[in-house]
Amino acid sequence: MTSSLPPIDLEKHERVETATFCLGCFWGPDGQFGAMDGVIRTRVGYAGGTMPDPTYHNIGDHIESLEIDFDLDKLSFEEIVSVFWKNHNPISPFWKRQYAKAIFFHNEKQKKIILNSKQKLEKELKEQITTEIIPYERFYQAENYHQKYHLQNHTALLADFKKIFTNMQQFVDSTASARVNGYINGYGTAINFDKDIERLGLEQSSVDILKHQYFEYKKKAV
Ligand code: MHO
Repeated sequence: MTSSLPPIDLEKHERVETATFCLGCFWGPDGQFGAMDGVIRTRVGYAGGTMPDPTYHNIGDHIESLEIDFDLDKLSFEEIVSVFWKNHNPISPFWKRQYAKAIFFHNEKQKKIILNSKQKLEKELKEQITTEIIPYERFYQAENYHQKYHLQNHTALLADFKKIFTNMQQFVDSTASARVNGYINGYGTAINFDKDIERLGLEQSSVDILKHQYFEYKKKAV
């Protein structure tokens, strides 16, 4: 590491839980959940299949998945699950297993929360939900170029992170990189954006770029 860690990465988290789910192509959800207050880190990968060691070009029976660690003092699994349901169509068929809609449970408590929310939603929709609910077995982290995809494709902002982190896993595990990856695509609330912007370890020119891009997205969304 050549420069100091972003302040947001120095936050301590006492109670951490993991959630794993699939919402189609994993690039988008990586940014969306990465911009949520309480999410500590994100990683994209493959899960839900039986073939060992899947890769993007040889995914076998796995599904593109997002895995997040979150701070239970800021965010609950119920909230994550509710955002999950709101962000896909749980009754439409998917066109390829790679892009199936699924959520994994890591323990009985998660299973109960998922099943209860599914039941509630089915009553509201008056339709049967086809989203898969699967016991968590194993998550294979995807190739580096898929991690924080939007950010990796933003040369100027990525340059700041290259100065901060010397290895890829540090970049993947960073809260700052997760937030920036979401904010550059307009994800996250303006309140959290304002709270975070000076804690992301970015240089002033990058702060300006990010502010500009974030608010451009927000303007379009209105
Ligand atoms: N090939 C699609 C999806 C990529 S995703 C990681 C695209 O280029 O948008 O499956």
